[in-house]
Amino acid sequence: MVAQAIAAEGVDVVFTLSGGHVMPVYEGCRREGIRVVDVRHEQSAAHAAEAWGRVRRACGVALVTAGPGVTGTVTAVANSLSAQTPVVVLGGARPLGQAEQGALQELDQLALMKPITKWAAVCPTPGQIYRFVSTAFRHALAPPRGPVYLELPADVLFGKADPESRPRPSRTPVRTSGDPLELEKAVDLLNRAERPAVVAGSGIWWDGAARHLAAFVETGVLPTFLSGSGRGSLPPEHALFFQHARTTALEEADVVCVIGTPLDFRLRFGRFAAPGLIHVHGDPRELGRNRVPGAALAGDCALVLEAFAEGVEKPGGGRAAWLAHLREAESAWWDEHRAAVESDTVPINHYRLGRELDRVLEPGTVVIGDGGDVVAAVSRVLRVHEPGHWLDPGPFGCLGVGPGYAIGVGAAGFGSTLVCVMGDGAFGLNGMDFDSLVRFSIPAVLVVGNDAAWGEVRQPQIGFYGEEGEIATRLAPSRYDRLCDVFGGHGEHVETPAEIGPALERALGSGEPAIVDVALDPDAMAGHAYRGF
Ligand SMILES: Cc1ncc(C[n+]2csc(CCOP(=O)(O)OP(=O)(O)O)c2C)c(N)n1
Ligand SMILES: [Mg+2]
Repeated sequence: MVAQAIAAEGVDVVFTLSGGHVMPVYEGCRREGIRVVDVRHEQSAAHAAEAWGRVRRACGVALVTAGPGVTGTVTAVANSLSAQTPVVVLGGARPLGQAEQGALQELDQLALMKPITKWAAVCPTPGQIYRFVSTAFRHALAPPRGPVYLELPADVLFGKADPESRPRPSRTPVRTSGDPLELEKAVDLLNRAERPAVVAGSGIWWDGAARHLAAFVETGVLPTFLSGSGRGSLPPEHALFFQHARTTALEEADVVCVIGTPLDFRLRFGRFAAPGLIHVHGDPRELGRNRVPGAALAGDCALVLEAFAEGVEKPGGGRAAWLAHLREAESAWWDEHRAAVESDTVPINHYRLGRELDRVLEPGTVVIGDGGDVVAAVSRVLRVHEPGHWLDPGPFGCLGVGPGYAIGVGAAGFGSTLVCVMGDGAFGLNGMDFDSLVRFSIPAVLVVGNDAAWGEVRQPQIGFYGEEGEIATRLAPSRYDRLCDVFGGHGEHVETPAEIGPALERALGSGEPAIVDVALDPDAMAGHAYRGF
């Protein structure tokens, strides 16, 4: 019945690590034709379900067993809550009939999951399975999206019920377009702006609003910055797309329009100098957090942007100077970083790795970022060509998402090729799930930027406390590519910049999961300020 209910929601795969408590669900999946992808840690199962949902714009399912199975998902579930991405975690549990008797793997799982989910419940009888599963999906996908937890005790799963009819999804699409008065205010602010800027995030992807965004910014001639899954919503060569001048824009603009992303630490909690602020977000609770906007719209990004495009006027003269000013700020960034981007040093500079990835990867590639400095550097240089093709953990900053995300994206069959840019530290958290990529023939290429350190912490640590203060941030210069000797797949080890391109091409051409271990200069990113808070 669980498998039937999942299938009715349009889900054709579940991510899991086995356990006796949830055994009947596997049998149900076999009968319903639902693919079962089993991983090596429950964290990866929940990350995979999250990523599957992100690229399908749907809600994925992680199925885990009682006790340590459920606790293993906690970090990934918290990551989804923070990123407002939907996921259904189905947790096994000791039979209800054994409650408080000291049963195997017993824990108050509901209390553990409640604070990190939007909704959490125990399905009390077999006869209510359909209703509880569809309720779980309804909560996960209702804006603001987020993770939910449904507990299925063993005696409920092994029990019997007579379903009257096959389950049906119980959701209605709900697209709202925000308060009309706020829309008027927003359009007025935009039409009076002399130096406007747009910052658009993951909401653009979730609401399928890339073309609406393009129409809006082209009509209003609005310079645009993209983040999260919103990256790629404008093609990199678009005249209004900017990647490196965001600080200049936020400080010098007169009106900033933030769409589909919260005013959190990534936007300096809204504490930028631009006096005018328009904020569009699917979650009304985000509007006014940290800063009260001049106009605020809680709604679907596509609908709101459609309305914006209708109301916004082509500016008169004067915008050219503002655009040129921002282009100059972009050029200044390149001038400052050109030496690093083009660096031929050995060990390799992080930015040079970014340049090589940008040169080799085809536009349809999905890129997952999982690491510290290496991801920060690569993401500045790498161009994203299509929306939804960049995945990072989001505001939870969770290292270790990479292998799970790769499994989820691979199982969804999304993108032409799949590359995961990882730190060596990040790789250690869930690197064992390279085995799952091999077992399920998902040809993801894991590019491990190997500085033998937790670099993003080590560098500011040295800055604060000097060389002797470097504590707990060194790693061994391990050869991660050699894991292919154990698990299979295609391994490459790279020590010079000239080797990066050919190694990437061989890895991508192998058609197998691959690990490209790239020895990076541990001191290339020296001197950066701590980015955490
Ligand atoms: C699960 C988790 N643990 C710890 C941190 C804190 N943290 C942020 S960046 C970082 C270092 C990352 O090292 P690595 O993945 O090797 O990337 P590098 O900075 O060296 O390029 C750490 C430990 C975190 N964000 N997530
Ligand atoms: Mg590192």
